[in-house]
Amino acid sequence: MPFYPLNENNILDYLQQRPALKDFFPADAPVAIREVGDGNLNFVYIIENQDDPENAMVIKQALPYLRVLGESWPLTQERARYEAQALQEHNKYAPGLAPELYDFDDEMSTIAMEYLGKHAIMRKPMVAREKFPRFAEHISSFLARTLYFTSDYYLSGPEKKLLQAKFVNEELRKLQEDFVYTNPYKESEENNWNPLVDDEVQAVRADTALKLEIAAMKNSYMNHAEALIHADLHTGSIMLNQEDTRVIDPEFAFFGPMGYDIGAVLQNLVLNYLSHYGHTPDPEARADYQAWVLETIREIWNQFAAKFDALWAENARPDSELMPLGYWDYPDGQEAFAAYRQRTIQHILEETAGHGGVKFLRRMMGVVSVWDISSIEDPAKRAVAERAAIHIGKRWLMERKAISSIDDLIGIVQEETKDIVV
Ligand code: ADP
Ligand code: SR1
Ligand code: MG
Repeated sequence: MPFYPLNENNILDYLQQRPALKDFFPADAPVAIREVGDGNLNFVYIIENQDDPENAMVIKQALPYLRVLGESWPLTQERARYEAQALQEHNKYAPGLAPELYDFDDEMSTIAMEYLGKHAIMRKPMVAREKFPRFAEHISSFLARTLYFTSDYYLSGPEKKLLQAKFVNEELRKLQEDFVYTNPYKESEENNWNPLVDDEVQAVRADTALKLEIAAMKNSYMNHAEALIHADLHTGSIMLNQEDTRVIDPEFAFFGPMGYDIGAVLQNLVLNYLSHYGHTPDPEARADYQAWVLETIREIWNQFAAKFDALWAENARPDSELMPLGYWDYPDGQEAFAAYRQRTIQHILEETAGHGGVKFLRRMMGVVSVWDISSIEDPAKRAVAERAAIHIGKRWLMERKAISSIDDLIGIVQEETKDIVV
């Protein structure tokens, strides 16, 4: 079937063309359709049987341009295939932590998936100060499992390389190479920042030591093909409620550094922490929520590190490429294997700080901010959060090699916010 854009009027006819979807709704069901895409790239339709709220699905379609920048910014539709492939891998290695994939149509660039009608995009309730006691447990499992099982620490060399070959994703990688690691720090037409932090933006662009480290992190992003990463794991790609957490929207997925995903989660939580200087005037309510955010960051990292270490110790195989079990088969081998795991996890923490640090900067001076911050209407209050985000981002990046635990990263957030009065 040749490609055409879906809309509310033609989508039911489209479902009838797809063997996997045509019987999803009873023939006479009163079906409601709404487009809800609020992301930067694609169109998302919810299709619901009004007689049965459990009988619903989501259809996501990639059009040949970038939604947030319009038709003048072309983008190939291959991204739908990468998203479908990544959803398959996530469901395989982290079942219950991603939406179920019902169908993928390459010609139409559409994905049909489970409707998460009882979940919310995480940014929204976090701005309303809702706490999620099970989030750290869930997201640390998602990270540990998807990253470990797609790495050379589990797979054989040929298995990893064959999987990697399915995730070239050259176009969306190029977007992040530009929008995260390059354009925000030089003149580029799409850059956008609050004029009240212009001094900070100009200082970043003229800071040689910082620019050398941003270049180093770009090299890591491009060349450290450690595991299948989600590659856009901000809190707009997480849907959750009090009991359940799902990671959506993995269209940027490719083989990159593990620290990019972990850094994205932690850095987005810190941006939410900072946003409460604008959203929450009551100092007690603000401090209470901010304390929960920092504790969640600590738990995510500590649980990730423990789970990753345990998965590795329990699942390493005779043909795992880094390293085959036989490599550790000598009298001190088990201690050496444990030391290698700890050394690797320490390096992941360093890269978490480095990539997370750059991602603070890109959100403050690049193409798009995050809703937590951009929804602070008063530019002066927004600047308080933005200035702190730039300071924290610089320090996570510049001090990453001296960081020995997650407490050091949290300490930087506390130091950079201790004198804020609003
Ligand atoms: P984009 O690729 O454009 O960033 P997203 O995958 O982030 O698109 O989806 C955009 C929005 O659509 C989300 O913010 C969410 O509100 C909604 N959405 C996406 N997937 C689902 C789903 N499986 N169930 C319910 N809503 C969803
Ligand atoms: C214009 S696309 C901007 C950003 O949206 C996605 O969420 C990626 O992070 C990308 O950089
Ligand atoms: Mg999105």
